[in-house]
Amino acid sequence: MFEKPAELKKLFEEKVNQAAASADVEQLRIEFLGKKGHVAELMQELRNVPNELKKEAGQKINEVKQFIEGAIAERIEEIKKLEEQKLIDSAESYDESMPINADLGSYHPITLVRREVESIFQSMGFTVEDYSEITDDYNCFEALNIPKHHPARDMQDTYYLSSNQLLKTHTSAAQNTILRKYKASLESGKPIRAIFPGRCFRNEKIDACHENTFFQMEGIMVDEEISISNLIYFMKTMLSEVFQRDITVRLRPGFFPFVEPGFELDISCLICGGKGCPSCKDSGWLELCPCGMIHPNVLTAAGIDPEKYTGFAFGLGMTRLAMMRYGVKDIRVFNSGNLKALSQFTEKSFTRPENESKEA
Ligand code: FA5
Repeated sequence: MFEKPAELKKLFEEKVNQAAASADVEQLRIEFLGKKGHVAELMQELRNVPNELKKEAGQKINEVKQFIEGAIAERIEEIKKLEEQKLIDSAESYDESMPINADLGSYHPITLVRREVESIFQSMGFTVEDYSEITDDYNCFEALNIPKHHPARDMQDTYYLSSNQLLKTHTSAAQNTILRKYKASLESGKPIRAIFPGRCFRNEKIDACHENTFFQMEGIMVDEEISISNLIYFMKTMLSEVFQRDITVRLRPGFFPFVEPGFELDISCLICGGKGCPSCKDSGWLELCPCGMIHPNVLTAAGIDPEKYTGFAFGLGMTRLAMMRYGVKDIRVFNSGNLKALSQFTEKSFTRPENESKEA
């Protein structure tokens, strides 16, 4: 009896090394640890061992049992890794020179609109800047003349992370960084002209025109003698280029602590033709692009002299622009992951009214 556990261990070691697949190991587990397995058989045999030797014999069996359990777990892990490696090795290698199969995917409509707006502004001398989705309280609020406890923060509740970080609620959060980046070239006579698209996050009550995750595109222009006329010119040019036709817009006063004066630029809802529908909250108008003259405190926070320089800023609601551009009635489609809905948009999918042409 005392030799049997050692013999069993030896037998198991021989077999476990030959087990090449998970199924083989499972077979071993049943053979050795199953109800009618070798270990159970040894336990049965304990009955025949004299009482004074039972304890020692039982311990030996238990040691072997634990050894087998551990070795089985180890072998399963090893086989899993080997099987994964086999899969990786057998995968077809990626050939960058292969022609692209256009049927494999499509651009997201927001990407299409973003690229279009970027190229319009690039053609007017704007640079495209990148900015992180995670920012901090200073950049998102304080540098924008929104001190702690300012009521304007209520409209932009967001997801707060540890160490004073948060998910940015608007692309304006990049203003301070971009202004600082180009301050030196501004002072050497080159105006700041930059756009910075990005994803924004807000604790929002979601409906047909509000998402908790949406895209904006910020734009700023700073130089000596920049005025509201410059702002209106750039806004009009952008909208007529994007829609390739005259769009009814309205400019009304709007309050944002980081601009003075501030405006709300709304466009007549293209889904209902201005009659009122869920996409425009039955108002016939869609808030699209608030804007205004950059507040002197914002320029000062970036080290720019507001006595010498002025500028405008706008925050284009890009997801809403995509709704209008492609006639999408509900904003939730964009984050839905519904490929059937999202793959129907192409660079050509915006159809101009028949009686209008781009050249006209
Ligand atoms: C702002 O975010 C300001 N930072 C814009 C700005 C920039 C003003 C520069 C002045 C100067 P507002 O919260 O209104 O403002 O958002 C701007 C645009 O983003 C809205 O007009 C709308 O088109 C879009 N937007 C805002 N919230 C949402 C939302 N929850 N879902 C979809 N689009 C939204």
